[in-house]
Amino acid sequence: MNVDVLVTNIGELLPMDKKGPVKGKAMNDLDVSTDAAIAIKDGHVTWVGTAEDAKDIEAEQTIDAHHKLVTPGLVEPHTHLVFGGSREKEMALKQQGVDYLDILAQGGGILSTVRMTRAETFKELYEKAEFHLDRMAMHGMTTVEAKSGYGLDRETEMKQLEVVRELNNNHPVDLVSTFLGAHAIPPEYKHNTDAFLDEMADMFPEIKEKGLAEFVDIFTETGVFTVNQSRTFLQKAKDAGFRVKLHADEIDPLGGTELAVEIGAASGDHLAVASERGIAQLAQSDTIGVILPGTSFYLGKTSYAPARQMIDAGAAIALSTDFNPGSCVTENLQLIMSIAALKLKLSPAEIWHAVTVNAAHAIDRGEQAGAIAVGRPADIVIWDAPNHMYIPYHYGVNHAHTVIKNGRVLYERQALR
Ligand code: IZC
Ligand code: ZN
Repeated sequence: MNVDVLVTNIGELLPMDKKGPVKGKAMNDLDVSTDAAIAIKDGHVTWVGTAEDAKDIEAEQTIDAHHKLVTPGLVEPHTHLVFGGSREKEMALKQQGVDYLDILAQGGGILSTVRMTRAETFKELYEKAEFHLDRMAMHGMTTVEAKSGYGLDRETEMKQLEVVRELNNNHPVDLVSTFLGAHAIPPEYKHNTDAFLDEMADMFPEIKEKGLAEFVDIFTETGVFTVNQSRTFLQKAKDAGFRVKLHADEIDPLGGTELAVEIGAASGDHLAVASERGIAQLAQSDTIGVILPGTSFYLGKTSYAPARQMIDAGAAIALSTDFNPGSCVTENLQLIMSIAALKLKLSPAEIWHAVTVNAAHAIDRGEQAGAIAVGRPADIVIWDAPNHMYIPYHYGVNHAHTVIKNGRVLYERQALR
């Protein structure tokens, strides 16, 4: 056999090659192979076997994994990748105990990012988003969802969506685009939120026609949009041919989890304060719970999403950074894996399902991303770790040693000399 790249001497391989989404107890069943090897041709995996059998394979490039952990590239199902400015000044307010939603109600928070995003050019936004995306790639993330939502007007929302499209065309990491025009209420519509939602919904046909987003999302929260407004808005999005998602039950328990299930959302995201009923419904549904515990950590919450209860009830869970300039400012999904272990009490096996196969399903990439299998794009990470339990255990740093995207080495850790 003649191949382009051979990754061999893999200590522990997690193929994650399962028919997903993986729900409930099955999230704890991890297939691990040892002394493995992977062959890649034309950007795709063509063979997976033992390091012993790999000795017969001729490869243009051989990568010795030195008996380390190898997994699929991480899939990041929820980011606010494109934004103007930054919000470090809000940290002092938060330290004084000013609440996230109060900052928003006073015209800060998301609305301050809206002002900065409206003021920046396409090029400025593009270069910043590219910088953050590069950093995600260095941390092993090879497929990333990206939301708009800092324009809240036609022109700036389009500018954000076009940045995502251009970046997806130029950057090796695959982006999946979501229209989050319903992210906050702009000051010009403060007393007329229904009219604002109508204006955002009026954009659906153009976004669809130009192929600028696959998903439509809404922030269902106190002081933002109600469950009823969200239902109407998301139904219009579905009618226009979009798949839908919601920011649901992040801060106040409004019943967003129930709405996510009712409307057939691909995912309900946050679910930090989901009700018992919501959890039971989620477990019975095809909707994936995207849990963002870095947000609970960053906002100083004392309680975290009931992810343990959701899995025990039979739900499929994914994990995400929620990378954004306000409520979780990190591109490092590995850190979130540690928070999931420490605060959500998820097992390493559950965590690995949540950042690969289930995350891929949350953004409709279940057939392309999140697994190492013959015929799939070769998105692979070699970690500076002896086994899969090590990543959540050793927290706050980057363990990615080599990141391969579509069969090409995208990042390799450099030694200091
Ligand atoms: O910019 O604060 N929760 N949206 C909903 C966010 C956090 C992002 C932000
Ligand atoms: Zn978010």
